[in-house]
Amino acid sequence: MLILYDSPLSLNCYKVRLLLALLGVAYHRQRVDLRKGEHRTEQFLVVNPFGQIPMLEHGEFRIRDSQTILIWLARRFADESWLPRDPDQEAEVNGWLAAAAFELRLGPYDARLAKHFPSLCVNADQAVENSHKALQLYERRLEGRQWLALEQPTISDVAAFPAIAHCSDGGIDLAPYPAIRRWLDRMKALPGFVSLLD
Ligand SMILES: N[C@@H](CCC(=O)N[C@@H](CS)C(=O)NCC(=O)O)C(=O)O
Repeated sequence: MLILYDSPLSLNCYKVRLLLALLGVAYHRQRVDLRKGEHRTEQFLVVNPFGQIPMLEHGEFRIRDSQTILIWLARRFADESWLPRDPDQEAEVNGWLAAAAFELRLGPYDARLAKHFPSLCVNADQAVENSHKALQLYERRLEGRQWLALEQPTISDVAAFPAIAHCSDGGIDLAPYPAIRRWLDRMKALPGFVSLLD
């Protein structure tokens, strides 16, 4: 049985829960309370020395970092459509995975942190500016196409969904981004889709 070290409000954990649900893979959720500092305990640092969630355990094998977990899950449990082996297609997917880890992290993800966890001292104005830069990139990419990387949903769509779907948590309005809003609706219509609080 897979064990996901998880927090219900973490968008990085939600990426993993979303792919697990879309693939119909069973797993156990092991809650880590970030507010209580459970990710900094000696016990958890043995599991992940980086002191972060999500973290996935498969027997003795442990995988950290949400993008890496998505890749591992796709290779292990999905058909090739979610992460093709063709090098050109794989590069398209990886490029958008990287954007989820960098542009979306510095944008909507940080904007949400700034609003809900002010003690983390994230620069809110910078995060809002970064968010619009990132969203313009995603909007241009999605104009006239259905999915981010390829002609079908891939793990790069899953990686991008949580931060973009929760832009409003950081005070970012998606009204100027119609192609993104249509893509969000397509994501929500995928069989097995779950929301952040499911
Ligand atoms: N690159 C990592 C980042 C993970 C991350 O920042 N996790 C947050 C929760 S969303 C965390 O554990 N924060 C606690 C800390 O860094 O002290 C990933 O994509 O999984």
